[in-house]
Amino acid sequence: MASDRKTIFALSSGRPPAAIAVVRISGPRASDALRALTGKLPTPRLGTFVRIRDPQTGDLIDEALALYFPAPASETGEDVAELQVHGGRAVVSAIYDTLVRMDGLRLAEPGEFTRRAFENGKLDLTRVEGLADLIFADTQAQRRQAMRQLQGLLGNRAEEWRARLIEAQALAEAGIDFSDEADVASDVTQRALALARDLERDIAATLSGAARGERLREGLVVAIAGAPNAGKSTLLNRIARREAAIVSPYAGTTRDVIEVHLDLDGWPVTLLDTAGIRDTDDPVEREGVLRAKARAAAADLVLWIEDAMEDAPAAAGMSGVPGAREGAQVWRLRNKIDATRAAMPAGRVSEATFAVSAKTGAGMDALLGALTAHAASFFGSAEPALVTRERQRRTLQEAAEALARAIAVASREDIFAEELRLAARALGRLTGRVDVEDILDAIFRDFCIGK
Ligand SMILES: Nc1nc2c(ncn2[C@@H]2O[C@H](COP(=O)(O)OP(=O)(O)OP(=O)(O)O)[C@@H](O)[C@H]2O)c(=O)[nH]1
Ligand SMILES: [Mg+2]
Repeated sequence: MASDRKTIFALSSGRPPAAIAVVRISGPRASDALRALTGKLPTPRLGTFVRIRDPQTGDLIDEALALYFPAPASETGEDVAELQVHGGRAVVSAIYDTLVRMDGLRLAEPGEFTRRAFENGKLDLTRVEGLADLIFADTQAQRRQAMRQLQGLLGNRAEEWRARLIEAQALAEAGIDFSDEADVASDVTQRALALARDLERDIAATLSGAARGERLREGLVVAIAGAPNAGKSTLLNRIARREAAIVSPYAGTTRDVIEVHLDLDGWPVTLLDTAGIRDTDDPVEREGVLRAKARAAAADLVLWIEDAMEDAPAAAGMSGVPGAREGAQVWRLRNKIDATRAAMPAGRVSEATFAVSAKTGAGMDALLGALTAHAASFFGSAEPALVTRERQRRTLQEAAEALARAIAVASREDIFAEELRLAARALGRLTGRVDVEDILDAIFRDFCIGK
């Protein structure tokens, strides 16, 4: 199967022009391609100076550094060639042109190198996900989480759980075989049950960090909400340090939700500006208000902003706060303190109340400091999360549910064994390997009971 595989190539570095461009080639014809372009095959894993020529015309395309990684000790598990060329558009396109003309070569599809690495057992699915996260990491905390994933912390743990599950399942199957000898059956079943209980606890502990892990990938969501004209967009612009949202003296300016991504001491925060919440007949604004309420209700933290110049007692304004998510905090911001009749000191007034001026920046240090501390305690309070994606959480939940069902029916050995099998399958899906052979192997190897 591997031999009729196409050899793929692609630009692996950023968009030209750049100082250097890296063209990678992977597949059975990688060494042929390298020889055709450069006239030689470098010593494996040793950077080698080469001249790249068009094989048909002999025209010199570029001088470059070539690397060769023969299978299987390569990124993809196939033969891999890498050319570090000058990063001009014409250089890269000339190399593409010559590669495309070669038999058995074609341009790679998105993610295809990694996909081949997965298919060749170089990376499990959780590591593939970690790799993707590493590439998209914006903040240092995201990078650290992605590195843990790429190093296989979750994948290795899942594999270890799966091995224990297979052992429990093998014990449960033995219980079925011995079910006519009641005491043997109950003994092996008890051992399987103890294993299942341990596993249920371990999986639950790992799942408990899932919300934090997923948030770290996507950013803690902080929504600015409040009445029209309170200064929400001004606040967003001040924190983002750019004019991301339109500010105007007309109430009802913002309609769509505006999003900016912040890096607070390495912690990712997504800040949302929303439409001012009020009853309105304008259908566009009404849609904006609906969106504002929905986003605030799903946020991890709501900054409820009020106009301190208004006569109405500020506390009454809080009644407009949309129902926040469970566990989410609402902080009250009294804005425009630069314009109030009686002077008001800027800064943190109480645990969850701040006096600020989005216009002058007064009180902003206190607010940003509190936001950073909030993000740090949200993300950094417990041990680093291993579950970072919904897919991982769902498959782990499936495993946990199957385990819980197994434990509940442990006295029925056949159903018990079947639920354990489903749990192991879910874990196999987590790492991307679902393989019944393993289970059969374990049963035959560990339970050679003479039948
Ligand atoms: N004096 C003073 N004016 C402010 C302050 N913050 C905002 N404003 C003014 O208040 C008006 C409304 O500001 P926006 O930021 O557009 O208010 P908003 O809450 O986004 O309003 P909508 O999008 O309509 O809901 C503008 O004229 C701002 O210049 C402040 O701290 N002090
Ligand atoms: Mg606005």
